[in-house]
Amino acid sequence: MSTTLPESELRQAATIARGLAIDAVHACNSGHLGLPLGAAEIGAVLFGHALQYHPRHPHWINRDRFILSAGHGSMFLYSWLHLAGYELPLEELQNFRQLHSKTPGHPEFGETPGVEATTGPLGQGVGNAVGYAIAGKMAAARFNTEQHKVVDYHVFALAGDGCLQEGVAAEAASLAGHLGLDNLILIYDSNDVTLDAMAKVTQSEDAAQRFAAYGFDVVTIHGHDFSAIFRAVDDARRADNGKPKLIVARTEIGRGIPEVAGTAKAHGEGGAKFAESSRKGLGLPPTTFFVSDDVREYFQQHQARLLQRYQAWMATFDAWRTANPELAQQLQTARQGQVPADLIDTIPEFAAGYADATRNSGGVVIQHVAAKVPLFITGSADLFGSTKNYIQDGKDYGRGVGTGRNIWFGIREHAMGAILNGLAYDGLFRPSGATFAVFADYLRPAIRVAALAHLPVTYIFTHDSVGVGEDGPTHQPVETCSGLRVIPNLDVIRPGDPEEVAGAFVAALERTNGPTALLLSRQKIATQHAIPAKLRRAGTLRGGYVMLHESGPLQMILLATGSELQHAMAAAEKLGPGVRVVSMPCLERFDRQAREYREQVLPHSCTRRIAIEAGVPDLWHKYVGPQGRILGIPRFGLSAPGDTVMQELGIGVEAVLATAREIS
Ligand SMILES: Cc1ncc(C[n+]2csc(CCOP(=O)(O)OP(=O)(O)O)c2C)c(N)n1
Repeated sequence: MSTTLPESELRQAATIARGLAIDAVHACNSGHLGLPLGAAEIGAVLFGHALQYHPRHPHWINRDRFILSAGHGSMFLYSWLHLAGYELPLEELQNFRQLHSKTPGHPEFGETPGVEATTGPLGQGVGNAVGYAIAGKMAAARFNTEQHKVVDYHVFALAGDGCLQEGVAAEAASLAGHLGLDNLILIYDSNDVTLDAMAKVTQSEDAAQRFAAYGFDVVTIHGHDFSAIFRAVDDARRADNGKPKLIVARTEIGRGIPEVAGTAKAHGEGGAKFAESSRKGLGLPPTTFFVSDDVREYFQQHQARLLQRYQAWMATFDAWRTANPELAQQLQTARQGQVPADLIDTIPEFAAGYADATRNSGGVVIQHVAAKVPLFITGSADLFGSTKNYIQDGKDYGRGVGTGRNIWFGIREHAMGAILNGLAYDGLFRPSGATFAVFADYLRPAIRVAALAHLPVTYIFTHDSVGVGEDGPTHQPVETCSGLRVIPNLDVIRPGDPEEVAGAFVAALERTNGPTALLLSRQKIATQHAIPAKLRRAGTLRGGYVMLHESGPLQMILLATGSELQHAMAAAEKLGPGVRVVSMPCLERFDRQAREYREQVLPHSCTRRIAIEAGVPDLWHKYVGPQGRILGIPRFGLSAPGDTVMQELGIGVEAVLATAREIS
């Protein structure tokens, strides 16, 4: 953009944006006014001048990304998206926070054009921005050529004290500094106020110094000064110096409503009761949701300028496409989120006699998946050696190695979750990340958002039960698998043998509308060689299937997942002809099958059922029914060898046989 700043137009736009926020919050008597008012000048500079975007091409791959990490200030984003010309008509602003509007209480990805991330849980957006920035670096490394630069966008995030106080933002920022993400520009709306009180009640650190220590370039500006904001943004954008940027913008929360400005009362909807007087004070006419002709016209002209930039980029892109048909094809496939339709068939079957821990089978499968899905990437929170998901010929992602496919997240699980979300929002890459299952809770808030925002992230959670053994109860997940299962739209797959592992990875990769958690064992388990590999794979894709058919009239069904499948199979052999074994690696996928299929697998006439899973039992009631039995672990584990712990806690063939006798 030109460096001459249209200050008076931006000033008017800021006033209009303040008015829209006041009116929207007043209309529904809820929401947050403080940020939209306090950061109005920042919004004006970004959307009215500095950002590279085009409202008619919200998925333009080289647009600057803007993430409102402080999602409670959603009216900030909605006002600016509206003024900028996105498909967000004024009626949507009038329907702020109402049923089925495009202006939900907090920004939701996929609901509103121009919203790049679902935010509101504070801190997540900072992690998402780091993910987007990594995606930008990775895309640039893969797709830019000497002749043509098609990816050079910047990632902006607006964060408040709340975001910066959250641990996830600290983890993410620390990693961003380490990775030298100079395409990341974090704007800190530093207004000395949080929700309950003045920020000084809970913070006294020097954020500028903290971020400088992370490796950021930091500048502090007066956040209502248009030219200072623009200069800071412009400098940040130009400095390809291997450092992410933090702009500390000193602002007054709720600016425009004198009764509350600068105090915690400005944070929420409190200022709305002064709507009338503040509108007057701002020089707005009595008409609510007012947008002046001048401001409309300014943004129309701005749109025309942005269109020129978009078209110039398109010309470069077309030339790049012609010169690099293979890269262009790869980009196209990736943008559609497709994986090869025959992915499952490209994974070789495991050899006769193969038996290993499912984490190791995963380590084999992931190599084949990576070979077929070039933009599949993975990472681990300092546990590659244990989680086994390292892409062998994928190189490590890092400074100057944008083509690397293995991200070393360090011991930053929460940031890993938020960063994977950022990569998934961006959409080019198929991100996965790993840690021990017991630490899934460290990234749970990010998993929840991934599920809510329909992001196809794959989690590789190994060491999935008390089978972990000697590390003891701190490291033995008993509730984790079920705890994950209760998150809507998250598929949790606990495969019981290597072919089920192959099915599980494919299930995760074929999914485009939500995340998948794979729970893999630390310990070696049996392979069900007697059952055709194809059946085990296809069955896993259906979530549950008959692994072993009864050879006489059906009398009993054994249900199992993961490492307990081997016990169900061994028990069935001893129990005789009337016993069926149902492998249930993924309850969610099974639940999505047609009723007829579910009835075929679990005929309701057969009420003698036993479920076995080395974890808390309660979710299994739904599948075993009132007369069924569940062999689970309703307590924390024990420090001892894994087999001993399993036996001590009643998980094994003997326990299945004993229970079967009881209900026969
Ligand atoms: C993880 C999380 N915890 C708590 C909240 C509730 N909450 C919303 S805004 C806010 C205060 C945020 O303060 P700040 O970032 O300074 O925002 P400002 O007051 O400047 O609008 C809190 C605690 C939340 N949205 N997310």
